[in-house]
Amino acid sequence: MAARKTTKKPNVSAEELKTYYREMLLIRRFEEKAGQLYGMGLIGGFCHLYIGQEAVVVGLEAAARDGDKRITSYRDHGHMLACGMEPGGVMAELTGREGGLSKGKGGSMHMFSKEKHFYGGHGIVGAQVPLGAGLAFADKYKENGGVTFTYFGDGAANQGQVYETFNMAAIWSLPVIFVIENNQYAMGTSQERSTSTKDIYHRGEAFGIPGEIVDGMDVLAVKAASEKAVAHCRAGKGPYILEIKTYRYRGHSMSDPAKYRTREEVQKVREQSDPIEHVRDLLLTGKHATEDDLKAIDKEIKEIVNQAAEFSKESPEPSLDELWTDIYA
Ligand SMILES: Cc1ncc(C[n+]2csc(CCOP(=O)(O)OP(=O)(O)O)c2C)c(N)n1
Ligand SMILES: [Mg+2]
Repeated sequence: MAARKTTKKPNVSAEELKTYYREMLLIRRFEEKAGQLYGMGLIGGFCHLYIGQEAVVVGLEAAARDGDKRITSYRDHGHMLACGMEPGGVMAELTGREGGLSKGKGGSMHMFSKEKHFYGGHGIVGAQVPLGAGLAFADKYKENGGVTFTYFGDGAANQGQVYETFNMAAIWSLPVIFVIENNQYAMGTSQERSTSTKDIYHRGEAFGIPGEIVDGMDVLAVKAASEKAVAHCRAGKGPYILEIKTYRYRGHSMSDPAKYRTREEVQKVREQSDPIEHVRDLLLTGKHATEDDLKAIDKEIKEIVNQAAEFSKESPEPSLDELWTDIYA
C-alpha cells in the first residue's frame, strides 16, 4: 500500500489545507450519497464510486489553472466535483433527470462541461487516453499554454492505444500529463496478476517521457508532483507521467461482490492511510483548526450533498421529445 514517503512536502497554509479537506470531503460524502440513492433504486445502470481516491484529483487540480483540461474514465464523479461542476447537476444526471449535466440522458459515465473543460466520462477502458492527447494537441496548436490532465487506471495502462499515444505525445511534445490512478485493481484483477512489473510510471521511458511515483493518499504529495508536471508541460518540454498509488474502498462498481480481496485489506488501508483523515490530522496537530471548525465544514458539506440529492429527486425525468435531440443521425 501507499507509504507516505516519495515527494518532498511543500509548505502549506491553514486555508489551503482546509480547502483540500473540504474538497475531498465533498467527494466522499457525495459518493456515499450516490451509493445510498443507488441502493434505493433511484440511480440505475453503471455507477463507479471514487471513495478512497479523493486526494488524487484534489491534489492534481490544486496545480491547474483556468483553461486547463481534464478527461477521465467512468470513475468520474470526483473529477467533476474537483473541477467545480455543480453537485446538483452531477447527482441529477446519476438519477437520469432533466436537471442533470447531460439532461439526464448520459448517466454516471457520460457527463461533460465545456465551461469547466471537463471532457468526460468514458466507458471504454483507455479510450480517453488518445482523446486527452488530442486535447493537448489543440492547446499546443493554439499556443494558449494549456495543460491537459489525462487520467486512466492501472488496468487501462496495459492497453495498446496508451503506448501509441505516448509515442505521438512525445513526438509532438504535447502538454499532457498522463495520470495513472493505480488503485491496485482492474475490476477483480489485482495489479500483481495483470501487470508484469510492480510499477508503471517508467513505461514512458521507451518514448523519452519522464515519470514518477506519487503517494496518492497524501494530497500534498500529489499537489507537489502535479506542480512539477504542470511546470514541465507549460515549459514546452512535452508529456509527463504520474503514477499515483491509491486505493478504492468500494467495489469496482455497485454490482461488485468484491470476492477478490479481504475486508481486512480494505480496513487496513482505511485505518492507516485514509487521505481525508491525513489532512484532518495535519489540521488538528498543527493547530490550524479546532474540532469545532472541522465540524462546521462537515456540516456545510452535508448540506451541499443533501441539497444535490434533493434536486436529483425533484428534477423531472426528461421529456419524450428529448429522445431525438443531441444524437448523430
Ligand atoms: C475496452 C474495454 N475492455 C474492457 C472493459 C470492461 N472493463 C470496465 S472497467 C475495467 C477495468 C479497468 O480497470 P482500471 O483501468 O484499473 O480502472 P479502475 O476501474 O480501477 O478505476 C474493465 C476491464 C471496458 N469497459 N472496455
Ligand atoms: Mg484500477
